[in-house]
Amino acid sequence: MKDIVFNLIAKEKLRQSEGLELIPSENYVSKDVLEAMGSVLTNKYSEGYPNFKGINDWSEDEISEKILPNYRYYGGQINIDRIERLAINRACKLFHADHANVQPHSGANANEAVYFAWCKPGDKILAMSLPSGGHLTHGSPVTRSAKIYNFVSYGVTDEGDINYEELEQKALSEQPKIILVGYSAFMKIPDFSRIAKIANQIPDCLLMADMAHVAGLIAGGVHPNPLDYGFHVMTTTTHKTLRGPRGGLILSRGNVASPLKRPEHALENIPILIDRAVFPGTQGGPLEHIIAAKAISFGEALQSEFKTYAKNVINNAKTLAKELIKLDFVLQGNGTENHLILINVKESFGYDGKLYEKALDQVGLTLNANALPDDDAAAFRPSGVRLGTPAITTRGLGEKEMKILAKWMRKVADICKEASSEENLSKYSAELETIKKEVRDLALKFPVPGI
Ligand code: DSN
Repeated sequence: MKDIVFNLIAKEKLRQSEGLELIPSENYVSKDVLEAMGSVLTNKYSEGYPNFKGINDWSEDEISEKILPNYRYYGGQINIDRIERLAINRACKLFHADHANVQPHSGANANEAVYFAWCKPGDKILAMSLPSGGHLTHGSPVTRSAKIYNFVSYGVTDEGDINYEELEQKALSEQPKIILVGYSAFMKIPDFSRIAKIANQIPDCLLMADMAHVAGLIAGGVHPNPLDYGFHVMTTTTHKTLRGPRGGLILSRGNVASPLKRPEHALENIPILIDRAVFPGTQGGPLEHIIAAKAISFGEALQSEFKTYAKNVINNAKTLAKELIKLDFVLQGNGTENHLILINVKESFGYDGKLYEKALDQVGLTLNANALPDDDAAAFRPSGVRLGTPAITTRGLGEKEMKILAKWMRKVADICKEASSEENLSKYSAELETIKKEVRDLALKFPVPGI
């Protein structure tokens, strides 16, 4: 008899099919990506790396046929080396990098490895604070990194843009070892060139971009690539707009040489320093089934269809933002330049983001309650919600559907206003059920890939 876990997987497939995923950091992978993740590669230990010196120019056919030199601690790596090498080459091509480390298990691991590669305990790192839209791993006091390194933060302006003056003033006065750009709740395009100019005034300052949210937009050519503006390192997850398996990735510019050689602490050696920081510095055996799935998703992102996808993600987000504003939603930054929208629920309707999240969940629209810059509400009951278009765009929804979506969101907002608490939502179950049926009917017209 099949394990009961499979019943739950089947139910989750149904939930994903019948609802619409609006969490901006989620997406749907292809059947090929799913297949690689469920493959026998999970059986293999492969600590170390495939050798990369001089192999960047080999064609994919050459890589998949040759016996690659490697630095591994276990035998039996002939296929693993080729797969990991394909992933590295494709990632470098996609993001104009000299080097890619495809082994981080997550975005958090990727960030931690970069800090470990470049900083000593107590060194300063300048990053956007979590309440302003930064990420937990960018110095939130509850994280391990914040106990090791000395994080200094910058914030956003009232218009929702980076506070560049504050960033510059803190960079010059604090002389950080890393300036970090990259956000989880931010709707503008960062001015990478302006930030690079600031960092260039500081000796030995590593310019790092955590592009987890927008990596797919960069790959699709609709968002600037920080590596093209003098940034040394870019980290990302692989499962958000990039539409790969759940995991992390580090891209860098600089010397690519043997990971066995202890490199000098210099910015041009950052690729080698990063390899050593990932393994053996912060991780053990890489997840080669996930690395194979990363390789496949990078291959997909190199296709021209992915450019169209990335363009549509932004078009859908802009249309949805416009429609929401027409329906009296107050949006942070008054709209969006990327895939992400932050609604100020408190200012729009007078209640918090958690109530709205819970009510939308009941109709099959999934998003997350999110703090707004300088939100003084409790972390579990923040004043806003965050949503985005990467997943629904993968399913093929377009501008027409964005208008329908905005209307459902307004109807649910009105129900919340009348209910005024989660407990009271049950009094409106008939109204919520009607919207849920409409959501399901539309969702089923746009099948989830891979299911
Ligand atoms: N949890 C991710 C997000 O939703 O933005 C960031 O890691």
